[in-house]
Amino acid sequence: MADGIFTAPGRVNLIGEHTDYCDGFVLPFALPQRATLKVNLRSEARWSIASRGETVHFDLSEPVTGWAAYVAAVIWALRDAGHEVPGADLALISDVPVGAGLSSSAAIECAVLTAFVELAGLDIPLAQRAALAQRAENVYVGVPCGIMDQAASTLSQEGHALFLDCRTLQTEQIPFDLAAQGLSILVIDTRAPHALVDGEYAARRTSCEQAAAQIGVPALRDATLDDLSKLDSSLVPRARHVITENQRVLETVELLRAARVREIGPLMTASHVSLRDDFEVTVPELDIAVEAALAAGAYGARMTGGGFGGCVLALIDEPAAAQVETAVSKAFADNGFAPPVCFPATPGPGAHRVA
Ligand code: GAF
Repeated sequence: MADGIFTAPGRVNLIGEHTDYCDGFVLPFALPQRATLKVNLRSEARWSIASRGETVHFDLSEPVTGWAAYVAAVIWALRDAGHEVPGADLALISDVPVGAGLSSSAAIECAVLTAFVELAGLDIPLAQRAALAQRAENVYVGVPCGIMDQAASTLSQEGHALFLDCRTLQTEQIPFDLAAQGLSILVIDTRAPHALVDGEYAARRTSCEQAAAQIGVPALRDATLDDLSKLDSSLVPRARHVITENQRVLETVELLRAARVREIGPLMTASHVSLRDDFEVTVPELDIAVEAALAAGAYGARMTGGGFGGCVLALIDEPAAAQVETAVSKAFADNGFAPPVCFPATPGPGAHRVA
């Protein structure tokens, strides 16, 4: 008998890309795909994590690297914040696609965090848990991500998109019932390799911080389009993306509150164009998937996540899924790309105890 079984989801982001580390707005939702963790407590402060036939043992006296670092990072962050973390043997299974920009690593972090918070009886509010998991990834793993992925995995609710203010960590659960309107979000995994660690992500983040400093505001969240005239020319497109993207999130939330779901399509597509032309984080696979989905009748389409590979979301009439998938597959074949993998995304629950 395990001491507990815990689960935490991957995510897609409906809109609000590269805004989280600018204190801006994001609108992700949890995927049904998730990381699930079986926990057996032990008496001494040592841990093991087993997954896919490999077991890694650690006691945090030496740095843990590779995939097990996401587990060790959370235990490190909890202890660094002054919490007692019991030793444990952990077994992990996950069906969140790895390397697809769907937050497979945040799902692991948030499953581990939920397990130890529950089993050690820690009183850590949900938003603080997300911040703690982000710190684990920033400091221990060394990826300078924002808070969106960990917040989505922790705070999401079934049937809702999570409207998150990344400055205040205030949230609003936005009902997102696509089926009721005959709609679907199709995830198109381009399978173009995606890596945040390769310096491009960090470079974008640095540009945004430089732009905020030149304008004289704490973060680009506080800037307006009029401020662009204060910037070195190389920073103008980067800042313009963040300023306009925050606005698009607010407009998307307004439309969803009014249940005008189809009308968010053009905002999704405008987000992609901004990420392609101003923020320059797309790759040909992402651009071609968006173009093909739109040509096949999607209301809107955009890359989701950090970019440089990964997935596209297309808002479509539910019966059009096969037609859109065929169109994207044909465009990929015409361009010599490997076939994409497509699946519908419905908003699932955030991290929780299963047993
Ligand atoms: C990645 C990061 F981990 C997030 O924090 C966010 O910045 C995203 O890229 C871009 O919106 O998923």
